Parts: sequence; C-alpha cells; structure tokens
Amino acid sequence: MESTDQVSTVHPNVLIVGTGLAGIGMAIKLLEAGERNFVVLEKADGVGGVWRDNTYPGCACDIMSMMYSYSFAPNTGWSRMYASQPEILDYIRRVVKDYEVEPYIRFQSEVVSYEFDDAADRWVVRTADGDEYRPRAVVAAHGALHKPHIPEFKGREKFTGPVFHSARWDHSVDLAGKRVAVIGTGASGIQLVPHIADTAAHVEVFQRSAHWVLPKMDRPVSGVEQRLFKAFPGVMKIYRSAAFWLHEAPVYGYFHPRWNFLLKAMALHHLKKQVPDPELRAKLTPDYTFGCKRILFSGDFFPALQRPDVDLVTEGIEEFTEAGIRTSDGVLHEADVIVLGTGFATDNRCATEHIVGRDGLTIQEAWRDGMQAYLGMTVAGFPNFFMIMGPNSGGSAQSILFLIESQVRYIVGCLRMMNERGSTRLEVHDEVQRTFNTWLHSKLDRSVWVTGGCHSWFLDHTGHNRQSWPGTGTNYWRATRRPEPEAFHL
Ligand code: N01
Repeated sequence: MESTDQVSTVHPNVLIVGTGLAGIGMAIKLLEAGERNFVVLEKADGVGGVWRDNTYPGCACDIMSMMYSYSFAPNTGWSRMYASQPEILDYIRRVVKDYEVEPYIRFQSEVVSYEFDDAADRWVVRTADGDEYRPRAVVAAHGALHKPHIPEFKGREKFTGPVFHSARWDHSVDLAGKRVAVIGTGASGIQLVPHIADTAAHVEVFQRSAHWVLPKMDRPVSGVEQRLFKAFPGVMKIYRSAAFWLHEAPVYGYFHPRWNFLLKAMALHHLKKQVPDPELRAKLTPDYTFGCKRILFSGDFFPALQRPDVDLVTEGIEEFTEAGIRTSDGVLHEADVIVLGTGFATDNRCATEHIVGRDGLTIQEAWRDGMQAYLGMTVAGFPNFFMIMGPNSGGSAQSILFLIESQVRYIVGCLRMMNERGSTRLEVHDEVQRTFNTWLHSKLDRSVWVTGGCHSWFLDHTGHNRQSWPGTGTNYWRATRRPEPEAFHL
C-alpha cells in the first residue's frame, strides 16, 4: 500500500468493490499484471457474492459447470454437469486461496459513497465504518442481483409466520410439517420448490406469469471423466467448448424467428412430456414470445407441481392475512411460512448509490434517461470508474464468467494504457458512449426482450432493456478485445 497518512486514509492505485466472481477475477488479473497496490472491499465477512448469499434449498447453477469456472482456473472436480451452490462457493474460496487474494481483501467494509476529486484525479471512497480510500481507479464489481426485491403486498404486516426472501434464506425455520407458500416461479423459485416439497407438509406455488422452461441436462460427472480431465487437460477443454457453444445457441433465438421457433418447440415438448394434464399444462404455458424473459432450465419443477402435496395457484395475490394469502378469487390459502422468490431490485446496480463524478455530476443525473455505459463498463463524466456487469453487459444466455473475463481483460488494458501514457485520468468520450448506446438500443428495441409481450427484470420503467448485451458472448469478447485509445480522454 502506498501510504496510510493521517486518520485511516489509504491511497491504493485500484480499489475493487465486491468479492464475487467479478471482484476476485479482477484482483487475480491485477496481481498477474504486477499490480500490488490495490484493495478489495467486501461488505460481508466472506467471499462469494451471490453464491455466498443464496443458500436456499436446491440452489444451483443453471449454466453448465464446465463454463462456470475461470478459464485460467479450470475445475476438474465438478461433481455434476450443473454445479450446486456449495460446490461453487467452495471453488471460489479455493481460487482466492490458490491465487493469494485474501491479503488484499477488507471484509465488513461497506462502501457508502464515491466522490471524484477533480484536482487530484482520485476517487474518495468512504465506508460505513468511516474509513476513507483515495484510489486512482475504482472497479465496482458488486453485481446486479444482490438487493432482494420485496414487493409491497397489502397486509404484509398481518401475517404472523416467518416471511423471507430466497436470497436471505432463514435456516432457523424448520419447514418439516409446515404449510409453505412460495411466491415467484423464476430461476430461484423453480429450483427451490422441488427441494422444499420433500420436507414441507404442503407447498402452494404462486405463479404470476408462466415461464418458458427447457430441460436441464444434469447428471453426475463420472469418476472416469474426472480422471480424464485431470490427466488430459485437453479433454476438459473439449467439454468446455461444447458447453460454450450450447450457451451461445439460445442467443440466436432472441433475434432469429427460426431459432426461436425451434427452441420454443423444445420447451413445449418438454412441458407436454412432463405435464400430461392439459388443464395444468395450459396454466404453465407462457402467453408471451419465447425468450422474452430469461429462459429457465429444469427437469424437476413440473414433476414437483404434480405431487399431491404441491399446488399451483395462478390467481393474483390480493393480500396477506394473519393466516396466509388471499387471492383475487377470494380464497384464503393458509400458510405457516411464506417464501419470496420474487427476484432482485435491478434498476439499482449503481443507480441508487452515492456516486459523484467530475464537476459534481451524480450518477442519477447521468442516468436520468436510463442506465447507460460504454461497453457496460465506463460512463462519461465518471473518470477512472469501471463497472463489471454494468448496464447492458449481462443477461445473455452465455456464462457470466465469460463476460466477466472479457471485462476484466478490458479494464486491465485501460489501466495499462493509463500507465503507459503517464495519464492520471481516463474517461470515455460522451459522443462515443452516445453512438454506442444508439446502436445498442436500435438492436435491443427490435429484440424479443422488448417486443415479446412480457415485462421482465431486463426492462426498466421506460420499457428499454438496460441489462442485456444484444449479441452472443463471442460478439462481446470481440468488442472488448482491447480498449481503443481514441474512445477516451486520456
Ligand atoms: O427472480 P425473477 P429470480 N407478485 O425476477 C414473481 C439469476 N439466478 O430470483 O414473472 C407475484 O426471475 C415474478 O413474476 P413475473 C438469474 O439471472 C440465476 O428467480 O414477473 N409474483 C417471477 O416469477 C435470474 O434471472 C440462477 O410475473 C411476483 C418471480 O417472482 C435472476 O437471478 C439461479 C411479484 C421473480 O423471478 C433472478 O431470478 C437463480 C409480485 N408482486 C437466479 N414480484 C442460476 O442458476 C415478482 N414476482 C445462475
């Protein structure tokens, strides 16, 4: 560390916020680039990000495990084709140890404000504990899905039993013998329902809209495969590349009717095969275009709904009462516990934070017309401030690890460019950002996410998609291969 002058002000070259896969990946690549003067701040007391926070029963990845490791730290030991949350968390912890990142992390350090010091070309970053950091550059790697969305249900306070969100699972509540109401059938809801159905006395699943579900080709990775991966790294690479192309494929469905038709046919076939009852099937058939919401992968959700101790409720939620949930048809669904699988507040990636850039510009002012950035990483008016998984750089079907690595490489390139030119300030040209976003939204506005007749967390209140990259992972990798000096004030 460069200096610790008075009080507790620290002057690192780079300050990373968050120790999820993005923050850890960034730290490793800084170390590889020879940078030692950096700090990683983490609000919690452990690494892992969403994989630390989401501990609901059945929590697993719906991206193939072969694609769910850093390319530079392959995991030959995945036990399944789709890894479970504990296994992914173990992997992250192991990588932190192997790459000796821990000494750079300060746990229980929640950032409360970022302000750019125009005179010094440094950020002033303060934490809830009153610590102050003055880094040259900030990398905000705190992800998009970490603040639970808790809907304002009428009568919420009347319900006397436990209510908790899927990402804040209350493990002190024993579900054995209980009547459990689960609200939400997104990626989290459909993973947890089959698991709690095994324990609870009765589960009622409240579905507001049906989701398109494709089969999840999960199976254990055999001992022979694991031994092959260890002995011949090339075999692991073949698996990884197959998984990569499988994840690229659905992206074409967002733009090409022919692909869309094929994938939709697969989803309908999956539903028909798993749900023989036409009445239940009708309730589970989405009324919007395939791909409009994030496509889900599951082999056990539809079977779980057909258990005698599980019911699907499709009437809208009217209110919570002392005894449970009343729906719009007047029926009271009695429950002992309510689980909210209601997703995350996604408009707030950085938008609700105290971030003040050059000339006193706040992020809220900069994003008055909606979140936008250049390549999802930098915003005009906010020099030396980088985001990982910022606006329009996620949400595709590709593994987030692939996109994160593309961004980390790009950010390291920007920092290197600054060093090489002896520059203390790097800021994207306003015009470059505007042209990029015009191009981006001209594509997105024609995509299924916007035209598909649904409202998903990809869209903001203006109806624009502020989350997704409008192409494949390969397209993004190409676009971010190296930073172009002409895009920036340097
Ligand atoms: O959240 P969601 P999630 N009344 O927003 C319903 C990632 N993830 O936590 O569809 C009634 O998808 C809402 O209904 P509707 C992944 O990126 C990844 O499941 O809006 N219902 C919906 O059914 C994913 O996309 C993995 O009509 C209400 C559900 O709640 C993202 O996290 C695993 C409601 C919310 O679904 C979010 O997934 C898990 C209300 N007021 C999650 N408000 C992997 O495996 C909301 N709903 C990598």
